[in-house]
Amino acid sequence: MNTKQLASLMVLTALLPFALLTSSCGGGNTHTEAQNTQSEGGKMPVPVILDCDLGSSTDDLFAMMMLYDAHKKGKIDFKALMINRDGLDNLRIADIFNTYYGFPKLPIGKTHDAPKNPPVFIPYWKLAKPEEYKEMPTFKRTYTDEQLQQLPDAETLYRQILAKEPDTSVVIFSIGFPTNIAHLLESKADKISDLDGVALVAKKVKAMYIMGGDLSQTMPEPEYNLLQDPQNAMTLMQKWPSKIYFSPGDMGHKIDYTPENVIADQTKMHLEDSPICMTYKLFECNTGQRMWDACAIQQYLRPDLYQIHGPVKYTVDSQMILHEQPGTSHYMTYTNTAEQDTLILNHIRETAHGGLK
Ligand SMILES: [Ca+2]
Repeated sequence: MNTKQLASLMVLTALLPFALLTSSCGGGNTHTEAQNTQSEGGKMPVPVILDCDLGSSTDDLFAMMMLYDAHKKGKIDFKALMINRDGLDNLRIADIFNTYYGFPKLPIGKTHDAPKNPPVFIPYWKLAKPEEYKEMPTFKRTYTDEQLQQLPDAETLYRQILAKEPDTSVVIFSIGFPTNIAHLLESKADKISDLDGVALVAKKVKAMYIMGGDLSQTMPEPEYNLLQDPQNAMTLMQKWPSKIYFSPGDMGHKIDYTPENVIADQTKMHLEDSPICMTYKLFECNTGQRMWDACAIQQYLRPDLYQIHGPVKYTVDSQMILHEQPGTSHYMTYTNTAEQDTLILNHIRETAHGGLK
């Protein structure tokens, strides 16, 4: 099955009844959760790093909820949160979420030379401004603004973590702009490691799971994450030396966690005052928001919910459409039944407490 057939299949999923599609895609395969959440040959949880563009779309938040929950259940070792959207406001949000969900000291890496003034869809970075909303609680923070401004650059923090972890052990999730990842790949040998960025990734990283690119040309807009920083997207695609699992825009676009359901779920879990629930109460979230980013995390934690196509190699064009070539390092995850999409949404809803339940 090629890229066009995969794209057609994902569009069809939303249109055809479950029974028509359940056995239509023999080219895919699934594997079990246990294969993913244990390190090589041992029971240590896999070290993971999340690279996201907090401060605009809320799917990043549900991706974080899934990782917080997985860490508390001993499935992963959440090592660091890298922010690839520039600005102090977005670092404050990272601090608020980490503190609220029990990770006050989770290392945070900040970006530089990131996309200038990227579109903001849902301005939940304002959660750090309680003076503007009298119905909003003042969320506790761990760091002062001065301390946040002194956080390490993401590529430095990446290098420090990768240098310490076992070979071929680290899993990286990229659910925002590719800026920090490109900076890591272009980093030089230094006192942290005598390996340059590409060699360090090749030695230490098991795989990257990325929300990026589209399979079809029928999406309402070109895929956002890569389009905001096309030059660094090309660097990532050309230089990344280990496996990449793509979660394309077409995939997450099918998973619609409506604002009404978010508020209902948070209320049912007695999390009415959580930063997520406040986001949905204070800001207009009916923006076409879908669970793109959460799928990129979930395909790692719950591979049983997905099919996998590959290994192949993908290139990306100027409109961020992924094109399949012969290769051995890239994979595409997808679903081929409406029932799978329902199970995916249900799992996102079940982990939306971030491990507080
Ligand atoms: Ca994102």
